[in-house]
Amino acid sequence: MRFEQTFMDFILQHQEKHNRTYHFLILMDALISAAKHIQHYYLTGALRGNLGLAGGVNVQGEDTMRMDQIAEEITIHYLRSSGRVIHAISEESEEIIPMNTEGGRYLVYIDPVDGSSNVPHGLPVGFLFGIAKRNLDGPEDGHLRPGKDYIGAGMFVIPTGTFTLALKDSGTWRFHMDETMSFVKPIRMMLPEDSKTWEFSFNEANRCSFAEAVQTWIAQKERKYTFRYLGSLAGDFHRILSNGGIFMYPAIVNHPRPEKNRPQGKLRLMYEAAVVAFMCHEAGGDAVDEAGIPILEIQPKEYHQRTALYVGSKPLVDDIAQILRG
Ligand code: AFP
Repeated sequence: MRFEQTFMDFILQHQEKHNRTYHFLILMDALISAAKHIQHYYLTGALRGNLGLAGGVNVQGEDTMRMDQIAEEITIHYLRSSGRVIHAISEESEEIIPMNTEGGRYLVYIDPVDGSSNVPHGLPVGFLFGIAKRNLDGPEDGHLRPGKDYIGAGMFVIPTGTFTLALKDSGTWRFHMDETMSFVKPIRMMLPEDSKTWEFSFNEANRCSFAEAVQTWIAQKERKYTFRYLGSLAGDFHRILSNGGIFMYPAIVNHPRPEKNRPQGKLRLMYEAAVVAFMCHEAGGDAVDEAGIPILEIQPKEYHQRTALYVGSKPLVDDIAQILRG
């Protein structure tokens, strides 16, 4: 028989090697329990009627889905009972969610079901998370941390049983769920340098609404690459991490109905863009916004701040960044 290294064994070795505490393990255990629990509801969702609308509107002004509510409740439960989290910021809650405000150690930024257009079909969605650490040297300073200050970030692609985690200065690792529902077999992810497998990923329906310079750049490059788009950041980014290329959600600035423009971008900085940017950076890639500024450098001003996103293989991101910087 063949037994693979488990995630818990991997992370324990990592903590010991770097002389770190066990607190992070407890936090990771909470996140993994939440992801497994969400996956269970997702897999049985069509039969139980959990893949539809919940009848409300979330902080982003979007229709809330039943799965959003279930996943939020599950995640908050596990994070709170870990005792390790000071506050969480979640896509589903307008306000910061206080947890163990005195004794907690981590700030956690989450989107428990990202890619909701896939939910009615039971197709892949992401559970995205970023983790920052409490300011141990003085008073806590507001919880709005730029991605470069995250200590880890990751995503579960639900219900595929894949989990990717990046640890600060220690790489990006992918795990797969085994028959006991444990995540096992750490595989170090590095974006392939050979452009043969690179992909382009963006919502083609928006193309004419991008800035002219972005449209021109796409037109010059696209023939060289395969085009793939699922509409769920975790799923699309999962492919980019394996195959290389670029995922883009540019600013919408030329929409025929100007009220539909999104000059600030669509994706949320703290629990979408910075999470994939962090994973990409640890895998040798890069990520920038519409001004060509590295996503990891952006200091958020509010919890649900949006941004444009260009993330993937360094040569492509560098190239578009130069154009965006003008
Ligand atoms: P939803 O959760 O509202 O579907 O948003 C998902 C998402 O933030 C991200 O996961 C996708 O990459 C992107 O939006 C898809 O957006 P479009 O449907 O506009 O292509």
